Amino acid sequence: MTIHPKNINIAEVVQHDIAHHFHPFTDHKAFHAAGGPRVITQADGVYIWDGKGNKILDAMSGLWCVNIGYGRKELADVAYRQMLDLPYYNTFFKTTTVPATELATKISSLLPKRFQHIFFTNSGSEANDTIVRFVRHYWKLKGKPYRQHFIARTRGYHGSTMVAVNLGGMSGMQGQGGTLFPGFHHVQQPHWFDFGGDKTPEQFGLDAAADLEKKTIEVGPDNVAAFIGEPIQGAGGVLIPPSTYWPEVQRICKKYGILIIADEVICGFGRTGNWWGFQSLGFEPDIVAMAKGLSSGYQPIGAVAISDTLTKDFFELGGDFNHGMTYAGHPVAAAVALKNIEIIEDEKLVERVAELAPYFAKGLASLNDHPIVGETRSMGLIGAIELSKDKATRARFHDSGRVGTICRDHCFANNLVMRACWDTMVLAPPFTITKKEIDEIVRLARVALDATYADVKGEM
Ligand code: PXG
Repeated sequence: MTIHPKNINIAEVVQHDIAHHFHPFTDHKAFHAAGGPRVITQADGVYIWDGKGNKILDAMSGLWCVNIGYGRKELADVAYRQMLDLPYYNTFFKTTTVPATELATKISSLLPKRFQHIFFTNSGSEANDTIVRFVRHYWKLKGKPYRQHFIARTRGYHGSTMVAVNLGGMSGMQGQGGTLFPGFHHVQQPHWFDFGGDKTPEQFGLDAAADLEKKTIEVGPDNVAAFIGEPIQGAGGVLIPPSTYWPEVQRICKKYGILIIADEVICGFGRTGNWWGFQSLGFEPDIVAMAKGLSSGYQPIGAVAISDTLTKDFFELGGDFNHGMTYAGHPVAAAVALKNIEIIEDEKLVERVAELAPYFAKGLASLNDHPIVGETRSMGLIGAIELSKDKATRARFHDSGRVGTICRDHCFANNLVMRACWDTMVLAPPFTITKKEIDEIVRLARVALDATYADVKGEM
């Protein structure tokens, strides 16, 4: 692609940003001290460009979302046309728009048959908030008002609204803003690298699932409304559970009548090599949350799919569901999401992820010989590199997250976007990535790992 000089005064943007922009997930004191933001101005394929003209390989698809890659003119055209036809109308009070209805129909067709109804939101956080309101009300309608408790995992990420933070298991988020509500519980995340000890991954998977049963008994089995989990925990550090984990979770939930919510915000729409993460990990949810890959990030949109057993009762007994957002099913976002799904289907991108998976895994595994790499793992096109000071014992560096941040900064300096979740480096490149570009990720990752090693080898 040709980069079009746009006469942007980058220094002025930086100055305005420091003066006026309050950023999410940012330590502003450190951010200002570092000279403000890197301004991203353009993007194409798997690359983004910053205001200084640096071409950067985005191995994170933005924030795990630009799955079909950047620069898709078809999506811009669809948005433009939809804005001219009908830029907005709501989906409340017995009205709809064509794109909202068509998108609900399309999503339903991609899911197992039991998911016939889709509720729209503007984000993954709102999808999970919606689920909590729906599930709590559902159990009341079913004459079991005591089933109000949710069980989730430590280091799960379900969003940043008040309820989503409660579902999530991020202590740093829960510590702010009076967000700790009653009725939300957390159990062991299935992360063998940190917690597996001498157990085989399979045994550890069963033990991590057993923690759910323990918590269920502690809370009182009849009080538990639902268990929520990402098939693979993304922001928690791409925690791919052992194969034994999800089937055992399913067995426990079934035993106690607990609903299963799959948070597919990252895994959904092909990331793991199947349309849904639950297909790759082997379980059958009752409710599915989605966002990100639904529009490949080209428009903000989220959704909730609810299985027929639940909607049937809810529709019959529920009356008004007093819940909804102004922009739910926004026609422009829905039209863009429809086109995004059409592209995924036409270009067979889910199949492409499955085909590229072994190549991606092999590329990451080639880093295993590096002195600070403790493990690499991946499924489809989502992967992780564990930083460790001792391969044999899987020991971490002191001060969790410090070395990950060092490595992330070296990635940035070498024009690679790779995120650090504490001391786990994570990757989720666009599905359109080529083998050559995967090679480039691996090459740049090694450069960053070498630079990190040079900084920390005195600690080893
Ligand atoms: N569920 C999952 C599994 C997510 O990853 C959300 C829900 C919330 O979606 P919204 O659209 O409300 O952001 C997410 C979002 C990170 C990072 O640092 C990850 C997310 C969001 C922001 C930062 O990895 N995931």
